[in-house]
Amino acid sequence: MVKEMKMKRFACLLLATVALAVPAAFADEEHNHDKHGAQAASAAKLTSGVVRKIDKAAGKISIAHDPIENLGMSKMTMVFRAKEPGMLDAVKEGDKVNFAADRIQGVLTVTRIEAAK
Ligand SMILES: [Cu+2]
Repeated sequence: MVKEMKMKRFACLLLATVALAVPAAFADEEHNHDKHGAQAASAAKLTSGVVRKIDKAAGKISIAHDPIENLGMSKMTMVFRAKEPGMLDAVKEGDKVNFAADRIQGVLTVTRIEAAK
């Protein structure tokens, strides 16, 4: 019983992560997880950029990005760690993207990324 609850919760978190990584129109059809709205709202503001390189094996992505307010960073090209390696499946090299980044345990990490419209 308890185990089943945990599984469901885990699946729900996974879906939420995927929903953040795929274009919004697509995600809205599949899921309507109001509970996760609050989490998304507390995430850092999105920054635009262009994907330069993706290293799926290492879980890393290089982005030519606009200034990132929450990190006090100016425009540059740099490598970020992906919070979830699966996030990198939603974008490809050369894509214009909107993403959120944060410093997690000292590592600059993309916490959310989606192809720009
Ligand atoms: Cu930077």
